[in-house]
Amino acid sequence: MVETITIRRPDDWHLHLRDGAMMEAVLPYTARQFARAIVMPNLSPPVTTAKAAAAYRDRINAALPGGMDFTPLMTAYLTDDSDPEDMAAGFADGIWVAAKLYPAGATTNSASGVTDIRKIDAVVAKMEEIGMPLLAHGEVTQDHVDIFDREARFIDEVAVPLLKRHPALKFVFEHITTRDAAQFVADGSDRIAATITPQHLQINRNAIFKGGINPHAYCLPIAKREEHRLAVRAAATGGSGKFFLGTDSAPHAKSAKESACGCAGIFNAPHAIEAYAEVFEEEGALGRLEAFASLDGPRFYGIVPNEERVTLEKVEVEVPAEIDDGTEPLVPYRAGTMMRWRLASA
Ligand code: OTD
Ligand code: ZN
Ligand code: ZN
Repeated sequence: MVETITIRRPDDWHLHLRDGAMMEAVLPYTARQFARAIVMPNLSPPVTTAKAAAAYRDRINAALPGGMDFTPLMTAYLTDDSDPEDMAAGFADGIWVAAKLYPAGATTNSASGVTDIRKIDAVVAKMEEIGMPLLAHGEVTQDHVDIFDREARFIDEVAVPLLKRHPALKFVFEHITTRDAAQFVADGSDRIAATITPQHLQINRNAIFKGGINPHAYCLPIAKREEHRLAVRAAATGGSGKFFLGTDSAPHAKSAKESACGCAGIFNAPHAIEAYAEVFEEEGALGRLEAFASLDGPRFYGIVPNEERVTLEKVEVEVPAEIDDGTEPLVPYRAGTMMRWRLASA
């Protein structure tokens, strides 16, 4: 008998879908697994207006293959010039469900991001008032701060003062990678939560350098030391309810990754739920996978969980070395390796 686990259909609370041909190529991988996803707004140009977000949502829906059931949840890209009333209007109209803080220069297409958190204080105050979550790329960006310390420094320098000024703000510390961030979120109020990616549960920083430079293990925030990976795993699988699934799947063409200046981002959408299942199994916590993947995110966002169920089977599947769906080739996370779980009928 094949071992199986059946859970409510999961959602992805942090996703980069891109646009145009790339979006068409990657969208089915997410929709195969996830009923809904928080779609990040770091397009070029970024999605800063409700009009742009609605148009992007419509392009996503139009690109969805027939028969697939998937709902994009849109977000606003915060800049120094974001306007509190525009932010609130897009939220009230149901166009976006949250706003994303990219510290300027922190990651891909973040150049128009926020240069100083104080500059958006009026926007954050409005979001606090209306219950609109702030999703943070939690890293400081100064050149003199070591890349491995940028997340921990964000806590003291940005998150703590921000949440002191706005104690009722709903705040998601996105893609946490450190013991420090896991602790900060665990110690915070229940308005503070975090997403966790598959790669930050499965790789430490050695993966980037093993046997040579491995561009497909490079993402931001960068993978950290083993002790941090273990702390993040404990947070994800510990059943606290504050840590939930967000893949941060971030496809870049193979040629853009395997380059003298390789782009940051790991394309993990093809086998994301399977990767999380491996982690929960290894931690003896398969019984908590459903909460992490399908219940805790909806509860935080105040959205009902999905009714539909999906089944994972303990059957090995090989991740392709490369995916070529008519765009430039993409190299998926765990390319060429075996996954120990398989999403049934998918
Ligand atoms: N890549 N990290 C992030 C975004 C991208 O390519 C991207 O859009 C992020 O932190 O959101 C990353 O490595
Ligand atoms: Zn980010
Ligand atoms: Zn991201």
